[in-house]
Amino acid sequence: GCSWGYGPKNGPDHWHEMGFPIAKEGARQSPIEIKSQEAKYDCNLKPLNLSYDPASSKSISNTGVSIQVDFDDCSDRSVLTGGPLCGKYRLRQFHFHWGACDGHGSEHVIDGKNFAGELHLVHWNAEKYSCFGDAVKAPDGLAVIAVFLKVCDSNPALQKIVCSLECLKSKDSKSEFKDFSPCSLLPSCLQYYTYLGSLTTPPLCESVIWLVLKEPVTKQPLDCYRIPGSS
Ligand code: BO1
Ligand code: ZN
Repeated sequence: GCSWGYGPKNGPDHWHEMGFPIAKEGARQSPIEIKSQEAKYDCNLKPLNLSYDPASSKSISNTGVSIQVDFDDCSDRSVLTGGPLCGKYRLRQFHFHWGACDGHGSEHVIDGKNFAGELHLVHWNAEKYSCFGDAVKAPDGLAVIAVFLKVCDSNPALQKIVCSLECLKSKDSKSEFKDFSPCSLLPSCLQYYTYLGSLTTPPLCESVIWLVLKEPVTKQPLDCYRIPGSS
């Protein structure tokens, strides 16, 4: 059958008529454009505190719309606290969004600027809810860190993911992905914008506390390689 996607007939403008009316009727739908001038400094917001155990990464898969790395979230092995959050949020997965060319691909936009891609680190409130499925239905269930990706220098951490893409060419393919530290994908500065929003893809649940990092990280263009020794 015809399911949601990013094409002209099943893309975001059609999701509301494909079983997800919240796309149009929702009160806190994501993504959004962040207008930096309208954001207000809030002295109640704490720094983000990430405590990630690299040994909790499990696998990498092609979901059909993204490349995703899943983590063991049966206990508090990799957790996010701080920012606007109450309690601990457990890391469940991270995945990427990108476009067909470098000029677009990010979901969030800052002051009219679109980036080449966006990394999402998805966490759920394990102090209040007993599983991801319960958390995704709650207004304070999820916390997602968004990191903008821009094309320029090399990025060794991303390279490890790029190398595994070779085995992930078809939807639902999956391979082992152990001992990966998601911290290696983050910028040095963790300043962020925060707002209450939703999943950016169906089911579009309005359960996400968004933490959009101001500083982007870099990704290598896929079509530029230098032969070693050729200078
Ligand atoms: S996002 O971070 O807002 N782009 C986003 C969008 C959709 C999901 C997660 C994050 N979907 C959910 C699925 C669940 C699945 C879960 C964790 O991701 O609805 O079925 O268990 O992978
Ligand atoms: Zn996402």
